[in-house]
Amino acid sequence: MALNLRELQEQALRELADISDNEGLETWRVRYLGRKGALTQVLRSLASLPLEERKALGAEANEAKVVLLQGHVSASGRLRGNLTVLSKEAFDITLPGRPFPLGRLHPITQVIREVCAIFSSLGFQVVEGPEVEWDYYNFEALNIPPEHPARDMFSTFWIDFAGEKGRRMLLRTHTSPMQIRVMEKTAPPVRVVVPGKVFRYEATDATHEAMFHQVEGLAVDRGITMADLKGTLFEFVRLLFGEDRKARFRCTYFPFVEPGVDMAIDCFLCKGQGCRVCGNSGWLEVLGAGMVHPEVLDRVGYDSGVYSGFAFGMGVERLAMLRWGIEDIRLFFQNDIRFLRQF
Ligand code: 2U9
Repeated sequence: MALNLRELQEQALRELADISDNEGLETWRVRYLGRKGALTQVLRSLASLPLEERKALGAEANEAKVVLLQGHVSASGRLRGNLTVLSKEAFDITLPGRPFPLGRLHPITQVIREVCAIFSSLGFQVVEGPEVEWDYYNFEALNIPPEHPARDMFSTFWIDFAGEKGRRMLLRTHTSPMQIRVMEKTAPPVRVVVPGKVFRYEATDATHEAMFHQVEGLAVDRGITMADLKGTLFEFVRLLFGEDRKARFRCTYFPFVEPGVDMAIDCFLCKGQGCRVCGNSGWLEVLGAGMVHPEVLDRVGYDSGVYSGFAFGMGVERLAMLRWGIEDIRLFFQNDIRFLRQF
């Protein structure tokens, strides 16, 4: 009987392995596990055996029953799997996952963050202001009254709206209006940098865009001198462009500073020898700066006899173009993924 049981179990498992549909599986179940099935018959026949034999064979027969039941469960799972693969909603969990496209920051955002992080480390606060401004904050408070010739340097887009006393709004031409707002609300000392979009009404070419980004900065306190300006900005360019940078200041004019300077660094690509990027001069102009005009301080209520300050401004696109050797500013705003994924 023991031999028969083992044979029965092996035969049943062999048959089970060949079954390929539910109908075949049900026939198999009835044949071996059904009420009149082969294994059920064996179990029934145990009743007529002597006790010892019944115990031994009973245990074996029950084990065989468990094996066949497990076989049935896994075969039915196998058949369900077959059906799923064949069905339209097939979902193959063994397929590799779809790659998740990793985004990155726009190169201009990267440079803005780096510049702001450097000034933060030097004790400046980062603040942002409105892109649509009053004529007063963009021009008048900065020493550029109506009809002043300096307005030609900052031709802008006017908003078709006039407020009280005909004062007009415009798209800001620099982030400087925000420094005025900060000084109006804060007693000195002040140390802020203002990143953001600015607008100029001018034709677009490889080095000009109607919208670009600036980071401007302002420090006002008792006893601030040109030496503070030079030390701060020199440290800034060395942190951004490399430790061994040399710096050059040349006089220039901005209505809101006196004196005003253009700051250049020795070309970090050719080390001052002269190359395509620095136009063979060995120098790269990186920012403008100056001592805040006393009129500007007085207008916000700071006593220019007590307080002095320095201010600076830089075009972020220009910094990015220098850093990566990019020749056309328009590339930054065309949203061409082939360009953007390089940074
Ligand atoms: C206040 C007082 C003074 C900000 C300054 C410059 C010099 C400057 C240019 C750099 C390249 C503009 O983006 S750019 O075209 N800016 O050279 N900006 S001083 O001076 C201020 C600002 C605010 C209250």
